[in-house]
Amino acid sequence: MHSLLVTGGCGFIGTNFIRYIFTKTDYNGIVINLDKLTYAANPENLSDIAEMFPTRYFLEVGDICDIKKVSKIVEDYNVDAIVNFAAESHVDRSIYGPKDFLQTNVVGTFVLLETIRLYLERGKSIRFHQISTDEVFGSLAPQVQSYENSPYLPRSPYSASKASADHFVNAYINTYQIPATISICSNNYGPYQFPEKLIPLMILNMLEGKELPVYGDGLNVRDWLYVEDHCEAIWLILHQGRLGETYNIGGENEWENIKLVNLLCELVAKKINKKTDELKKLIKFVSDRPGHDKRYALNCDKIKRELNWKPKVDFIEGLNLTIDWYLQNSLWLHKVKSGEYIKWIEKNYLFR
Ligand code: NAD
Ligand code: TDX
Repeated sequence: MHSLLVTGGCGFIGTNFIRYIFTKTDYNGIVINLDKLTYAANPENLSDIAEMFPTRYFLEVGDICDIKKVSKIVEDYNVDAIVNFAAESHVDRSIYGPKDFLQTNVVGTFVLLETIRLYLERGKSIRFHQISTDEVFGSLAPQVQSYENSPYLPRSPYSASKASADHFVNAYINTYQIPATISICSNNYGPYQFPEKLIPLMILNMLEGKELPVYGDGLNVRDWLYVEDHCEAIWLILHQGRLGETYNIGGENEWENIKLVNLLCELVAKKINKKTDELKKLIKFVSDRPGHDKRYALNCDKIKRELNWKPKVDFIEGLNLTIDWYLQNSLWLHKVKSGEYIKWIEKNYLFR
């Protein structure tokens, strides 16, 4: 691999993945980051990488649904692998506006697959990796785990769009023999996550003394994985994963939301010299998310067995790293919240 196209690289996991490649691996090829720069994107996340590696890192602003743009990038940069992070990723937004989810998550993935199919037909070589989510398996009863071959039972517009994308990837593997893999991951947390998701939202609200909104009874369960562990697993799959296969990547670290929010109160209180109870008083049970999935849990035996991967970062350590990052990056948070990045994007891209 010498020319890697990462889509959605200005979002949370994509940013961490590109940073991981440049700082933690011996890869010496180029990385092209194709990102539409939606509200969830922060191109400044990678400005230090862009400065340090001007001949190896390239940002292309564009939409994965634009087949001409995608084909031109693949052609111009001689791309030999694509990792698709680009997505609308927030479940609540999918409930209030599902159309963008259908467009980017399904049509966008389809466009990438079509580009690859046509490229391969011309005798070129390229592989594809799709980033998927544990939500495709739907809501689980206690103790049950989802395996790679468990049936898909998506229940939100977000998870339905991600499941549909995975079906297209598998259809293209089966029908056109495209060299592709899929990974299915549980909830990620860590630096650069947009503060609409549970962990950064709670940290931010604690710092600002705002209410901590817990949906329903707070007993929904999520499995949490530090984002760098996810990046490492993707890198391993790209290099050693068997083509045509799907790999689960989980933290084996299940938490009821309310327990997690209480833990966050304890950890944040220590850092900002406040009493834990002062933060816990901010917890407010609010109306439940419509169709809120109760629990997700992945069985990760396959990636452990085949690729010798397991999560490295302990949960408390990972949460402390995350809280420290948000404390040290208050300017980032301020800009994200005030829409300054949107202004930056307009100045640097839309009107260029
Ligand atoms: P994110 O919302 O933080 O970032 C998404 C990125 O994709 C943004 O930079 C955005 O501008 C870009 N994008 C959106 N539409 C695009 C389009 N049409 N063309 C090009 N770029 C576009 O998302 P994330 O949390 O980093 O998630 C990345 C991927 O991982 C997604 O596919 C998501 O479904 C999957 N995933 C996320 C989690 C999680 O906990 N965050 C867990 C499992 C799987
Ligand atoms: O304010 C909140 N209060 C609350 O109780 C928010 C934002 C969330 N929640 C609950 C809902 C979920 O049970 O916390 C849990 C986590 O919520 P999110 O951070 O919105 O994540 P989730 O819905 O689990 O989906 C995430 O993990 C799987 C990502 O957003 C997806 O992109 C990924 O595929």
